[in-house]
Amino acid sequence: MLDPRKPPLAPAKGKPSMVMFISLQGSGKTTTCTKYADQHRRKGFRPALVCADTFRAGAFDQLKQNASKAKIPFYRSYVKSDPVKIAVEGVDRFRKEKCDLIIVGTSGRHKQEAALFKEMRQVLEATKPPKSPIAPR
Ligand SMILES: Nc1nc2c(ncn2[C@@H]2O[C@H](COP(=O)(O)OP(=O)(O)O)[C@@H](O)[C@H]2O)c(=O)[nH]1
Ligand SMILES: [Mg+2]
Repeated sequence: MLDPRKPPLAPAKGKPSMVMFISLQGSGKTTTCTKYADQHRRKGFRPALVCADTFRAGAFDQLKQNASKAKIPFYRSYVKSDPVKIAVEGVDRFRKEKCDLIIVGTSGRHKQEAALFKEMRQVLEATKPPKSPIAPR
């Protein structure tokens, strides 16, 4: 998405797309998720945010505040603590609501821990993103 050497990736309006944000803690995932969603909302997309960060206390409150301000629907289970289950529930809900850009924010860590990558893979596999959701422009 940000690599200038590659053709820019763009979701298509009305077609289901899913974007998962992955990075180390404090690198700007939650902030960028909302900016990305807001940018697309202004272009006429129906974006939605799923908070699959169960690691950092306050992660959901932060997302909730940003998303509410930007008027973007968001999801996070208050009862579940498994990020994979939360991601699946959120993605399912927004698919049913015909959102065309579902953005999943994941947990960051302080360094590249193997557990983080395992969790990312599990979230990705469990949410079954569409095969070619986002095509080069
Ligand atoms: N100056 C600046 N600060 C940012 C930017 N994106 C995020 N931040 C700040 O960096 C900190 C961490 O961002 P956050 O989105 O919570 O990162 P996350 O831990 O990866 O979700 C917060 O204090 C943000 O306000 C940016 O583009 N510019
Ligand atoms: Mg975050």
